[in-house]
Amino acid sequence: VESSIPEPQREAWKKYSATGFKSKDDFQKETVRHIETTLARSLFNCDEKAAYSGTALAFRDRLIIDWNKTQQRQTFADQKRIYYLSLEFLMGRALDNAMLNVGLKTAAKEGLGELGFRIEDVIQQEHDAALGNGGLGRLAACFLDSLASLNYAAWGYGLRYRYGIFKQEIENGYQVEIPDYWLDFNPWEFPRNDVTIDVQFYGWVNKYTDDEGKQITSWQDGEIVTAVAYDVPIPGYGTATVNNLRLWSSKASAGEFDFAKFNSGEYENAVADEQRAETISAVLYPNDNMDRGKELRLKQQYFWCAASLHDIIRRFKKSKRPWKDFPEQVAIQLNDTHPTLAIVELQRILVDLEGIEWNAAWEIVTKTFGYTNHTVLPEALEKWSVPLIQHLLPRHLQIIYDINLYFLQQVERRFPKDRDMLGRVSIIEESQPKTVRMAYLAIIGSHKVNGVAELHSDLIKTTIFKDFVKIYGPDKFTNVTNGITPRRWLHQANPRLSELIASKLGSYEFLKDLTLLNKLENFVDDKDFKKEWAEIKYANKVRLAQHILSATGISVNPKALFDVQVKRIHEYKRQQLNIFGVIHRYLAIKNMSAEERKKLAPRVSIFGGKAAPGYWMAKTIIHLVNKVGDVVNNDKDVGDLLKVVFIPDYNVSKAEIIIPASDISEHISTAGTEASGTSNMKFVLNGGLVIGTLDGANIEITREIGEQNVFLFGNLSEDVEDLRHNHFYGNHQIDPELNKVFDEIKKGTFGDEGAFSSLVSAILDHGDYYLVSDDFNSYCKTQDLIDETYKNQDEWVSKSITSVARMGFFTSDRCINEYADSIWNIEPLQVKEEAEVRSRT
Ligand code: 7GP
Repeated sequence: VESSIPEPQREAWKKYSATGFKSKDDFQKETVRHIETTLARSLFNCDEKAAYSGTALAFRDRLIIDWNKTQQRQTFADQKRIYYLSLEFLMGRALDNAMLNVGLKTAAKEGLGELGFRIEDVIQQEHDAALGNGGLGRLAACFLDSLASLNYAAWGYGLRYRYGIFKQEIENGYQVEIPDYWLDFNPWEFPRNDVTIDVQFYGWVNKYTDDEGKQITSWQDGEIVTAVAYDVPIPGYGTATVNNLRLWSSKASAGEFDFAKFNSGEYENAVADEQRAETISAVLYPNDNMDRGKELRLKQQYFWCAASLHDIIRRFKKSKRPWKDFPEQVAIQLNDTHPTLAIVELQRILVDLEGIEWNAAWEIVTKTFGYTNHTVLPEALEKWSVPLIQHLLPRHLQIIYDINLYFLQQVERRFPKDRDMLGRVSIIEESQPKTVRMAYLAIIGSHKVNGVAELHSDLIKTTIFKDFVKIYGPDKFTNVTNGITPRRWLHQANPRLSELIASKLGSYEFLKDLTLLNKLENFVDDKDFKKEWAEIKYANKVRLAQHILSATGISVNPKALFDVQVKRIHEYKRQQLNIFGVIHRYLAIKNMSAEERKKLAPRVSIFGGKAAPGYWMAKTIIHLVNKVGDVVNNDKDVGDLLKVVFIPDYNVSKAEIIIPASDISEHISTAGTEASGTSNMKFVLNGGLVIGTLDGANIEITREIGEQNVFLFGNLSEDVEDLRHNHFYGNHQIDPELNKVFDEIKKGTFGDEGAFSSLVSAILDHGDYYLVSDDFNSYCKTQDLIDETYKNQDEWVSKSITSVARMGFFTSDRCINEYADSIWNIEPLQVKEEAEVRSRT
């Protein structure tokens, strides 16, 4: 690797190389310098926001120094890199994470204290980076943390949306969406105005024979939009590795921007072109587990795939290796089907631009890609209309047809008697209009396909991708059960618990090897330990109660049992089952004698989550939760026995307050619908117990922590099909207790019954697709069991400790190592600086 500075001058350079602060004093010096110079503020006008900005800039300097070294080290090592392509990275806040990962939070805390600020208040000034919807986006963020912490040479590639997921407000019980403009001050990104890539759209395909008799295929004309790189440093925990997340922003290309128009008085048109280009990266689509097929979304996908691939190829070409080595240098993981066009784009580059023969090119492509599926819900499987692709990406459509042709020929040879097979597995669905099935294209173009929990990986093999298992054999399909980073979800969110654990285990090493938690089982009978464990939970509940009061005006008793369901609102996740259960409980309390009431554990039912703006049923669920809260919370007769809270604007930083404060969390999807779930892991890791169905990762959590520590209920995945069938063709019996709940809604107890009729009739009249009635009785009985169990606090705390002790498997470090082993075939890089041990607080 060449250096731009000649040898004799390098000494002078090195003498002044930035080192970043390592002590409290240096931290203060750097922070004050940034506040006074970078921000042009002074002692007299430094508010908490400015203190945050100065602190963030000081830490950013630290990260960027290690970032530079990491990039250099990885270039020298010249090993295989992993590229994680995801349309969503739900990062949350960066400052606290940066302080903990470089091991300088204590220095910052003391330093800020001496400067007149409380670190907690400073941290809270940061705007969440909310470039994601839910599980899929947050998983990508946990993966980046693990990749860096484990010293893998890894890059994330995504879009730099100007607007992240909308902010949610609640007005009269209804969700209202507010745009999330988050870039006014973002110290965590570096614009790379010199790293740009021109991306083409529309146009036409020209096939001709050149002067030497060669067949040329050229995609011509159309419109060019420029991708500009913005780099976000990703620090690993307790290591010098700082990886890169590269986000693309769209702007009008310099060549494209029509200066003639501009000068000839058509100023407005010229500006309109510019704005159209910028629209591509303007907004994150707010749908979770739902495909909408909008043209702008397809443009986003291609824009991001094309820019990322060209960037990756540019880096590969620097090594001057032959193309056949590409898969030994590059592994690309597709986070669901959103980046599937990268498969087509790589084949196009190899065949049309690099002149490689089709089959040789296709071998390179399939060795490079891996595809992760995150859902079996039919409404979430991407299908793009053929005419739309034809219009936007004419050459890509031809290539898709060719890929399909060769694939179907192969299938026909293997299964000559199965005529229906060809129609079933074709990438093209013969609908009106025809559509491209992106998941099929992703399977055909990848060497491995994985689901995200055992049940889910089995389901994709036996249902939606069954034919492909026949075609390719079972080895192409694998499972990698999801995981979460214990750095953010234990150490950062629950510092007192992390500290208590460290005091028992002797160090914070468990944050790097989570299986070490199993040593906690030695302390399940330690009285003092248990007392402290319970006190920490209580303190976390007090903190959440304060948040609830300030966000909603509702005052809740931290001594009550906190029952939490926070996640995107979706019928399959069954928040409706939860709120119907709450109404059932309310009616039961109203009928209780004073004696019975005394025996009941007071409960706070806490909900949070966003509904996609166009998802009416989800919005109705939010409305019902709020209306039930209005009635229950103001019923003097009920008092503290039951409170119902909807926390507005659930996001990553709220999750960090909510999750450590739960006694019970709800993971109650219809069996077979939740691919994995990851918040279930976060709740258990923070000492909460769960009520759940045998779905997604709940199954593996149960296996690890023991059935006696989980409150399971409901029908099994294998029974769902028959039950649905019976709803339509048998006689559909509604659970009598659920009927009473519906009667209460119909009476108008919670306001205008018409507002909730769609929710009720989905169950009564439209086949109860999500089996709410089938599972209602079992759900309510299990809730009663929870009441009983909670009365014995000593036993409860034992369950809590035992569960945490057995959660080692669910770290995203284990998960990333599995990907590296079984899909990417890549090893971590050795990092010497790791020897430089840091005080990790
Ligand atoms: C989610 C799944 O619903 C969730 O169960 C899983 O834990 C998570 O991915 C991470 O694997 N899926 C999505 O968020 C999603 O939108 C459709 O999937 C593409």
